[in-house]
Amino acid sequence: MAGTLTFLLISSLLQGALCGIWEVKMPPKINVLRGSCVTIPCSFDVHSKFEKYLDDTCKAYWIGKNLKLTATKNMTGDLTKKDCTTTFKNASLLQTGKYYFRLECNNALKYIFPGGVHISLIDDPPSPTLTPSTLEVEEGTSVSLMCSAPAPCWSHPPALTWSPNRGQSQETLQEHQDKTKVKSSVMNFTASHLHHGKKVSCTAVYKIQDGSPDVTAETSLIPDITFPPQILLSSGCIKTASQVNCSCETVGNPSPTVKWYSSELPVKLEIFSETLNSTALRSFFTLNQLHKKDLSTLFCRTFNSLGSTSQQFCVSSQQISAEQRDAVLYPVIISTLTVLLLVLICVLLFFIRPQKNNCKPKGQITDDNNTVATSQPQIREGNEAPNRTEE
Ligand SMILES: *[C@@H]1O[C@H](CO)[C@@H](O)[C@H](O)[C@H]1NC(C)=O
Ligand SMILES: *[C@@H]1O[C@H](CO)[C@@H](O)[C@H](O)[C@H]1NC(C)=O
Ligand SMILES: *[C@@H]1O[C@H](CO)[C@@H](O)[C@H](O)[C@H]1NC(C)=O
Ligand SMILES: *[C@@H]1O[C@H](CO)[C@@H](O)[C@H](O)[C@H]1NC(C)=O
Ligand SMILES: CC(=O)N[C@H]1CO[C@H](CO)[C@@H](O)[C@@H]1O
Repeated sequence: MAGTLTFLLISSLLQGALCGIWEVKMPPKINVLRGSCVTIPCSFDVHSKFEKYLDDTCKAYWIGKNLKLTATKNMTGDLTKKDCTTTFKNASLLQTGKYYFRLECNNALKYIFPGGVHISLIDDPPSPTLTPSTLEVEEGTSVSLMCSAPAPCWSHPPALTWSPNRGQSQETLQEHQDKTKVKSSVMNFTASHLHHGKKVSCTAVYKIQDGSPDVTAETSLIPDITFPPQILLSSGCIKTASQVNCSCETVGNPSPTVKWYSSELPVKLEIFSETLNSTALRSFFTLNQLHKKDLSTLFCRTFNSLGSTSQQFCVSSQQISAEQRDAVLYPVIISTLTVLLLVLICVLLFFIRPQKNNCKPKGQITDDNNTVATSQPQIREGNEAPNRTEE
């Protein structure tokens, strides 16, 4: 009977031990830069029967293959609080391999915890992580890019730099669930078409405590920013006695489509198109014999899925300048006070002004807010003629 009882007691004790009351928590794997420091996050638990043995005499050891490293008091956390976090100022004392934590007190408590950490000594730091790893957004979107790099040496986390720096960035030292640390930098900016195709990179610089030169690692992405088309200032017409060359240069993403509108162009005009780069396009044509009529209603319209814009080109031999028209228009506004005329002027302003502004000799970008609605009425044939007679 007594024998059976003892057996039961022992087996329950053993079961307790096997059921994980003896427990250690540490990350399964840590990469350490040679010559740098490393902190192994670690916490443990002992069987309740052994709690009383946890005292100031306890020491931490790290057992590797053919290696037993003593972690002195200032290298570890408070062992009496079951904190076995250990810092090796010189990771070169370690060799690549698996390390187990051993707790050794000047009493019955001596234990090697199963479940160690694999430490790899590396010469080159890992590339930082970019989140998101690709960037495809519309112009005007608020972008928040995060760059993260492991910080195995808590006292010397890597320095993170953005190139180019597109706005304020904020750095933090974050902790993973397994208690390993990560240095992070978040950069916020508003996506612009100027960022399209321009590499953004994040560099992590690690200082090596043994005096070796710093080591760096970089990660980058190339933003794909979509934006409505714009007509470039380089657009316009060049005219000689016998020829007119008109060219409409436009940028947009997705790549824009260009259309020419005019009542005076020959139906069978051949229009050429040339890709300048991934976002820029040039559409052009040559008119060999100039018609008797001038090209007074020549428009270039460019559009993609995000919008459109158009511009009027002036090819008339005597250009009616905007100033000349203003000189006629404004005295009328000032001197006439009748409601009827004001209404008429409002109507005139509504129809004439957009065209007047668009019609500048050397080709200017229209400011029609890229809306199809405002540009379409100008395109329709014969719109200009009735307005002129009214004027
Ligand atoms: C960056 O943007 C994130 C998310 O939009 C925001 O939580 C954070 O405060 C911003 N940081 C800065 C420095 O503006
Ligand atoms: C680090 O340890 C290595 C190997 O034991 C040794 O050669 C080196 O001098 C140590 N460096 C420092 C800064 O203590
Ligand atoms: C128009 O373009 C043609 C062919 O591209 C060129 O030969 C000609 O010189 C140009 N004319 C003018 C006035 O620029
Ligand atoms: C494409 O060309 C346009 C006009 O020359 C320029 O503004 C733009 O920056 C270029 N884009 C790229 C991605 O090179
Ligand atoms: C990590 C650390 O600070 N270790 C130091 C602990 O204390 C001993 C002796 O006091 C030093 O030699 C270690 O460098």
